[in-house]
This record gives sequence, structure tokens and C-alpha cells, in this order.
Amino acid sequence: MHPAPEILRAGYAELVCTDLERSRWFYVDVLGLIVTEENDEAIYLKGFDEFLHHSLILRRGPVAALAKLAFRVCSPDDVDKAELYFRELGSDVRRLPAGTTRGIGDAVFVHDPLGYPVEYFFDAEHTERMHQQYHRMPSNRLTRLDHFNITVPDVPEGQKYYSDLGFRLSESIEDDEHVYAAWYFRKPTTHDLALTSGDGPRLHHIAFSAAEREQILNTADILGAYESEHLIERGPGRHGVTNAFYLYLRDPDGHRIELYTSDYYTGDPDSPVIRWDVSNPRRRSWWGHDIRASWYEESSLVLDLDGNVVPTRHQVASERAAAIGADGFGIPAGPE
Ligand code: XXG
Ligand code: FE2
Repeated sequence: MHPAPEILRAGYAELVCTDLERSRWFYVDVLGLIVTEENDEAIYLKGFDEFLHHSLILRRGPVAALAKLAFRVCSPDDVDKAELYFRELGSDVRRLPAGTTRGIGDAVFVHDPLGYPVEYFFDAEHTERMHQQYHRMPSNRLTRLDHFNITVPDVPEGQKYYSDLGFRLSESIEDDEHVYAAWYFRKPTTHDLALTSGDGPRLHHIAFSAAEREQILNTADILGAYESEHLIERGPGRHGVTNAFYLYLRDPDGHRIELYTSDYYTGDPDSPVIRWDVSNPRRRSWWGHDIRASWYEESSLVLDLDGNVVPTRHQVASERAAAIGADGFGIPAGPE
């Protein structure tokens, strides 16, 4: 078997948006992301700490969907390794010459075995890292892309696939019979990629980091001021898994965006794995809040390399069903 490419981190995502002007309002006016380039068809965005050309592409299109997830690999050689690795797995693999995507060098684009369109790249155009441009920062500034979360029908299948790709497990939600969710990392934080059980392949969310939770709370205030509070889906709150502070939003097309801060370092080789039982009411909300059905049940469509919607498989095990009695205020789950 050809060796897996060495992956650095979650690089960028590309979303198809049906009304680019409305999406620009959400990502630029509300979230305060920086536009590095734009034209009639696409907007390229990043946070204040990022030095690559973009962390998110919004592309105009007829059906809202995920067009691409991209991982940055450690060297140009790893792009070649990715090509050999995925060809051997029998995936649809396309070499994208430098510049096929604005700001991105030579890359390999793969319809991966889990059904996702994923690009592997190393070379990328640099832009100014604006981490000290304090005079340009909105009160809710975001620093960088943190992670992707994908909805998969069979979490253990996804775990095997990502472990083989060299990702390490930080936390999981499980019981004696099933694994319902799992968090995997390459950069030394809790994750670059999380697997959530659900009908899939679908995109659950993309998460951007803030430096402090105050900045996340300011986004909630800003949404209220725009009379767009209905775009807040879950939170603000504290995750049990990862210990991060969070807020989940739905963009004008329904794509879910998480604002995220303060998870922990995982870089040591023996960093302990935390396994949460699905019956623990603090696993997804440290404060025990109920989680809306939409958060478990709705996810963005996923496209193949030709832009066709990928069909889904039904999930093997529903966390929401397994957690009944643990989540929310219905049945007290504390000590007797
Ligand atoms: O980033 C995350 C999440 O995957 O979005 C969800 C960290 C933790 C959680 S959870 O809902 O399990 O607290
Ligand atoms: Fe997340």
C-alpha cells in the first residue's frame, strides 16, 4: 500500500451559495471575515491570523452544497503521495494544476471513500497575516479556520478511514454498542475533523476560531441588531467534548457555521483520549441545555467532483435516540 500523505491541518472549504450578495452580508458584515479576493462568481475569505490566500470560498450556484473540503499537507511531495494513495484506493482522483483554484498551487482533488470531495494541497499564495491590525478588527473578529465536521452514516467506518490517513483521536461519544461521534486531529488541538452520526455523506458544519469568547458573544449581539436572531441555532454555550466555548449559526443557505474558542493542546504522543458515554448530559452541553432537533438532523448537501449531489446512506445509530432521557430537562440525569 502506498503511504498516506502527511497532513498539516484543515485548509479551506468551498460552499455553493444560491444568493452570493446575501452570503456576503452574512460572512463579511456579520462574521467580519476578511475578503482577500472576489468577483461575480466567488468570494475568498479568511480570519485575521491566517496567512494563506483563503480559508473559505463562497461560490455562486443553483443548489446550496459543499463543493470541497481541503487539507493542507506538509510538502509538495505529499501532494504526489496523495495522488498515489487515493488511486490505489480506487477513488476518482484529479490532478489540479496550480491556479485551478485561485491562490492554491498544484493539488490533488479526490472523491474520497466516504463520499466527500476533498483536495490536498501544499503550495498556496501568501497574504498578509493581519493579527496586529487592531484598527481594522471588528468587535467579533475571527482568527482562523478551526475544523470541519461531517455527517457520516457509519462513524466507525469513518474512524478507520481517518486513522489510516494519520489522524489521531482526541474524544468520542459512545456506548457499549455504538460510536456516535468522534473528533480527530492533525494540528495539536482537539480536532481538524469530527465525525457526527447521521444520514450521509453530508456536511455538518465548518468552525472558525475566535481568540476570546467575548468576540463570539458580540456576534450574537450583532445578529440581534440585524433582526436576524433566527440564524442562531445553538448556544452560546460550553462544549463538554473539547471544552470549547461555542455558538452555532445557519448562513442564509442553511450551511451551519460554528464560532469556537479555547479547546486544549493535544500535541504530546500520549495525549489521553476522552470517551463520553452517550447518557452523559454534559457531553455536548456542559451546562446541560437541550439541543435542537435541527442540530442533529440537518446538514448540507455534498457534491462529487463533477458537481452532482452525492446520495446518502441511512445512519447506523442515532445519538439523539440513544440520548433520550439524558438531554434536556425531561428526565433529571444527575445523582439520585
Ligand atoms: O466542535 C465541536 C462540535 O463537534 O461542533 C461539537 C466540539 C464539541 C461538540 S459537542 O456538541 O459534542 O459538545
Ligand atoms: Fe465543531
